[in-house]
Amino acid sequence: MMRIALVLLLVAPALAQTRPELIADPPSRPSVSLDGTWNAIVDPYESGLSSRYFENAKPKSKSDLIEYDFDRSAKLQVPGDWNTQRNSLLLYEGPMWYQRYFAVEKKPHTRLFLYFGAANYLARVWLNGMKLGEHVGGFTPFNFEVTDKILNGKNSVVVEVDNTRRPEGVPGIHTDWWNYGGLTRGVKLIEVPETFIENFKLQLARGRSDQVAGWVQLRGGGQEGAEVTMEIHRGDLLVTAQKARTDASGYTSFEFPVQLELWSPDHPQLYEVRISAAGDHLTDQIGFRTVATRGSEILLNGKPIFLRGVSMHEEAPYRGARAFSEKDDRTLLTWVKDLGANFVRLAHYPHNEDMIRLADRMGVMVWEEVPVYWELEFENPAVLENAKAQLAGAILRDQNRAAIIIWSIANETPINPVRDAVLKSLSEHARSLDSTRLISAASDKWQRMDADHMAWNDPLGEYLDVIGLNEYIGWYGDRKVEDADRIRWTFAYPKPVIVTEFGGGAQYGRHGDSETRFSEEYQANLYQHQLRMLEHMPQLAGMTPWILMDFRSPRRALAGIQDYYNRKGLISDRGQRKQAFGVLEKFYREKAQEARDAQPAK
Ligand code: GCB
Repeated sequence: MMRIALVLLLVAPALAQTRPELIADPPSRPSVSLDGTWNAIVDPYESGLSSRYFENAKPKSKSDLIEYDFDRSAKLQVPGDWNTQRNSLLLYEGPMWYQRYFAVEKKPHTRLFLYFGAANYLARVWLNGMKLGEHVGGFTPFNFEVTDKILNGKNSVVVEVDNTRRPEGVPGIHTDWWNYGGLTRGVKLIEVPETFIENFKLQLARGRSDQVAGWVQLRGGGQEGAEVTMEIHRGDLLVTAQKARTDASGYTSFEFPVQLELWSPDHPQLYEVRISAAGDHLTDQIGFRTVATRGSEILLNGKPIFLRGVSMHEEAPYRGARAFSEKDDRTLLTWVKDLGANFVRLAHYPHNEDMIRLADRMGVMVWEEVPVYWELEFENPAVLENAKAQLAGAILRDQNRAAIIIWSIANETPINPVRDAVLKSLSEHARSLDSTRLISAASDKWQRMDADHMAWNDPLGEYLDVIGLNEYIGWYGDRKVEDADRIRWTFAYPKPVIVTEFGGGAQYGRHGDSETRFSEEYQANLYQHQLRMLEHMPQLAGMTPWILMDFRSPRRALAGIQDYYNRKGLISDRGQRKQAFGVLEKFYREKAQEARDAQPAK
């Protein structure tokens, strides 16, 4: 084994950091899965709270009046949306009470946390009748400590999940996707030692390919002045080992030199990172790469890269439900790769953690987004707080994934001074949590200057590293598909542009000429003209057309064609490829070849 020098690194500055308390790297923790069958009570009139469902009470005598009974209620599978588990729940929006029992054998000197991958939208959690807490936001994980409340033997957990759309919510009342409710991702009981590594970040330092930087947050009695060891391994080889010491709040930051093979879509190299402190140990598989901009280019590991992407929702192929399994994720990302893409826009909210881990392994770069979507109550301070918390939740969960190169803070929000200030603040928040990735947002706020000149001039551009442009020329509005050939774009900011959306609807198997709406021919022709336009778009650094696969949307009512599906997919919800898939694939294969040809011969 290679000899290594253990260097004592910077002791972190005394600055106390406030970060939401989220356990990092749950796959590497001992845990008990609480997935499976839960009892569930539908509560459309919101009587559960006043009737104290959270107590999971049973009549003590035959005269006792208790008007609910979890044990005899209907069942729901977790993880999973409720909408697709029972016909009567397809459009249900409101509270649902989940309950299940689980057995625990308590171990000394350990702490236990209930960990939820996601619950859409509001979750209130009780253990053995005692309230653990609440969480707002349908797509970010959360955990509650249960060490003092858990019983040796049988326990009962009750979760009220409420997916009511709210004007002050993030997202708000209107979206173009299904409002899947429920415990949509896994639930588990995680065990950690008394003092434990709660979260950490370990990535290349901003702009450096020879320097790793990050931080570790310990929690528990011995958190102050603890020695933290970080090791990076490649197979059996120890690449480096470093030490740092925590401050009074259990926090330490560090930076040290490294020589690593860099992660890229062509070479998705992952290293095993081991972190130890105060008797606790974590391992994670981490890739290292830099991402930056230079003028209107995006640079991966210092070299310009064109992002050949596609947008997608977190919807399961073949069964029109919220995706949650590794199988769902693999099918979707395999289709992304089949398209010749190297990039995916995970719209419009953080997708499940396994999806990002798989993207790391498969070599797909990722745009991750928070659901700051369309009209929100931007003037309500709670909206900003909520959006910030969701952004922090996503970053704390995924900050060690090389695949993620962009945090997106919004999609198609209306321009006004209050919204501008909110998004400025969100961009600053994202940068303060993670300075190593690019910040972007998708915006459709462009103006038609004359017949063929479009100008993107959203003031939001000032706060972004990369501009995201959504445009639907040839689908919405009065422009013809063919007009795209003549249209010229200008951008008010000299930054890289990703066309984050374009597209049109087509029903798989529906044929007509290229002017027939919803035919495959119309969509394929639209793609052809769009690609022609994009070829001469200045500042273009990538694209993620809308969208990989048809997805459910309550706004898409056209009978016989949409049937409550947005049909802009390149692939149908049954996995059938439409003609436009081939058009984009050909374009991407050529782009990839151009990029290979441009590389100096080895
Ligand atoms: C958009 C939205 C996206 C919609 C899409 C559409 O601009 O960002 O969420 O689904 O258009 O199909 O209209």
